[in-house]
Amino acid sequence: MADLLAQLEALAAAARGEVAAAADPRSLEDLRVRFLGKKGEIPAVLRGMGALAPAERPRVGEVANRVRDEIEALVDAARGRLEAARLEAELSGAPVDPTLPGRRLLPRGHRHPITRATEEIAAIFGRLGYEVASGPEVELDWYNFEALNMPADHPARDMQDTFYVDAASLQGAPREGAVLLRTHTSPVQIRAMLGRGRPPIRIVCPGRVYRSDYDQTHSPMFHQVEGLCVDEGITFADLKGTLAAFARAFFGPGTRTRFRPSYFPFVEPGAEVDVSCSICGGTGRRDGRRCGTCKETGWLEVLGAGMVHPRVLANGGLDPARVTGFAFGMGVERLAMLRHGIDDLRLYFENDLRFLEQF
Ligand code: 2U9
Repeated sequence: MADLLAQLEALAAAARGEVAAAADPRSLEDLRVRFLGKKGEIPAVLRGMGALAPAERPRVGEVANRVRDEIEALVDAARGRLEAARLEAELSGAPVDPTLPGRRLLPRGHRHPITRATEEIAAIFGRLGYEVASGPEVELDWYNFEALNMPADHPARDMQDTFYVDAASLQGAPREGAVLLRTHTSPVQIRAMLGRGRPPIRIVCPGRVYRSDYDQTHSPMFHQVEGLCVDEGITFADLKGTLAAFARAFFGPGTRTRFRPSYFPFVEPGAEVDVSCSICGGTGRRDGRRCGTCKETGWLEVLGAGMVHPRVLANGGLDPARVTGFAFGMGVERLAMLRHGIDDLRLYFENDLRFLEQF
């Protein structure tokens, strides 16, 4: 018994010295585990009690409890001391300056330049009173071609230009004809006229379109924004004013527009719309050299437009004797390329950060 009591007193003495010397909470916790933990030194002494005579056990138990309580109290007191010292050091150290600039965040990324241009175009027309409308990218022949005054023998329907969903669907069942990837967003306007019925209709239709084409200025998938305005008394003057306002908002306030007669089956009359070159300001020359973006002409072709063909209004369920309308279409990649002076459309789809981070 005397042996066990001596061991306990020795442990108490060791703990007093070591706890007093502990310099941080981590070494304090190590000490607590070493003396008091399940596999610690005090429980090891207590396990030795089994060999004692039953009469001797209470005395050893009493001393063991006292030593354990003392060590626990020493560790708690030391922990309080260390925490107070840490706080004191923090308060008396260099003061915190909340006016210092923050740490730089990692680069945050941004939407793709085509998404940004699309949203910007939609926002400009939003301020002119247009709503955004959307529709399926997988379309039926009737909505994509037939309703837009492009009969079966029209060259735009050539298999070369159009992705059909499968050959079987060419002979297949739908009354509206073959299933295909839309080649423009115009079917959305047809669906909108049929769905909304009563004019005024003022919508812009942004979205992906598909054509079997691939080179520096053509991609099998690209983005369009088309627009449609139908009401009683809409004229070509409304078309000109609207697109001139759009051109100034998108390319800058000094931008001029010109309309050249052109042909699209779904409009009559039709026009191609040029804007003064946003890179050289319409002079054709830049830094004493030829402007490559407008090829020295001072003009960029950016839009197609026209008065909606009466047959197309009728296909949309409207009465061409009562209402008229104008429509326009633009390729978003082309617009963004011209605004930034980019010469290869494929850059938009390669996702090279050295390109994307410049926007
Ligand atoms: C309906 C009626 C008329 C939309 C129009 C154009 C002219 C046009 C091209 C611009 C560049 C396509 O992306 S592009 O290759 N578009 O030139 N689009 S008029 O006319 C419509 C559309 C829908 C119901």
